[in-house]
Amino acid sequence: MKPVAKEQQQALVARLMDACGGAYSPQQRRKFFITGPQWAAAYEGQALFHAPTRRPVGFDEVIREYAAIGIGYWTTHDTDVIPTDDLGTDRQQQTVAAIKKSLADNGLKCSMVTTETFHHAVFAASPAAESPEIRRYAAWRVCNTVDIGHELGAEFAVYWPGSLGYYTQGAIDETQTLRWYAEALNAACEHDIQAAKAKGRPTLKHCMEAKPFEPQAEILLPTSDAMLAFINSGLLTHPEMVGLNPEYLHELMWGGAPRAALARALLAGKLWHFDINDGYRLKHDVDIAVALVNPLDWLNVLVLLRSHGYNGPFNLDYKPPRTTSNYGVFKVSFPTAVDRFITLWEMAGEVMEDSVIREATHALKAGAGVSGNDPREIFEANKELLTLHELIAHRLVQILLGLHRGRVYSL
Ligand code: GLO
Ligand code: MG
Ligand code: MG
Repeated sequence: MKPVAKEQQQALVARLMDACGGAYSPQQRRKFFITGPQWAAAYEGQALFHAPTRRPVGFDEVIREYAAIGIGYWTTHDTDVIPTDDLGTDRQQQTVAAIKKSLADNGLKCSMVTTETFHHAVFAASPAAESPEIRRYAAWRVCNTVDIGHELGAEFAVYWPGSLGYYTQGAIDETQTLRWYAEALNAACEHDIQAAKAKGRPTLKHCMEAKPFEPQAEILLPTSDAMLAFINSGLLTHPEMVGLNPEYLHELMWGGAPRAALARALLAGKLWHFDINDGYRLKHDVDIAVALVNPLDWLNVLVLLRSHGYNGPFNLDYKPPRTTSNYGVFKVSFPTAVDRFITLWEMAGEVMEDSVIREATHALKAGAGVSGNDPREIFEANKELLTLHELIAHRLVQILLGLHRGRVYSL
């Protein structure tokens, strides 16, 4: 085999990407409410056991590259773009102004802002730590992010309380910690009401994001369902302003069915924002790009969301693998993630219109039409209809694999 010299490798990747085909144009991609996080594109490949493999990239480069791909919206943590020491100073104002210009120059919008309450040493004991000064600082941070959000024209604020928990049992008082955490959210909502009024804008949609493990060993709000209970616990002064940002993989990580978790959020009227990615059950947060692991489940998730009229953002919260280069992040990782999402979204539309699935579903819902309350008789009358469950599953896989358009024979 002939070695591929360093200078020829990008050309090879580009040629093979072209050979893959099936790409949507930037204009088509922009029609979807697909949002690109600063932190996903800027992820350098580092982790507890991993040194970085990519050079750092700033917001200017990320925004420019997203524009070229056709990702129409950008999302960020406060400290992804503003160093912690600059927060609340004139330097924050300057950076926010520079971001605004970069977004406008490239035709992007900022859809969501979020506060980093997990990385800095001050949050070692969580943003709802015992010490009142830590909590005061955390409340200030979330209020400051609300201001940044209004300045950048965002519609959403996200909260991921992954550090709300403990490593050693009994070290913290769970009920008190949850009350304190609610105080920070209340501060953000109350500040938002004032800030929105002053700016003549609607208030932000405040969305909580659950993750079952990492970075704490035990987490106080580990699932979207726990968060629904928290929102309705009476601790929030503005529960109507607070909804959910489920992440696909985070629900899978605890062994849940993401589609069922999303259904519960939809029924509660709280599915406002959605982090899209993929990974494996009961494993750590591998943040693989959407539908690379579970395409069939993703097709079904999108059927659920399309049929319930979900119109919120799809946030590409994944991590380009550390084997992907800086060039590959924007030339392969993001465009392929966006295109798989769009293809599955379109397929979900096909599923909803499919005559086989439609007729089978109607027949199941119609039942056999027997009267009376004899369970054996009811079962016997419906028995043949129930085979349609498996037929529907077969049809979904046919649509996913394109087999409904004909088959290929090798013999
Ligand atoms: C980490 C989370 C994180 C959040 C982000 C938004 O596991 O998925 O990326 O989505 O902090 O607040
Ligand atoms: Mg994740
Ligand atoms: Mg996330």
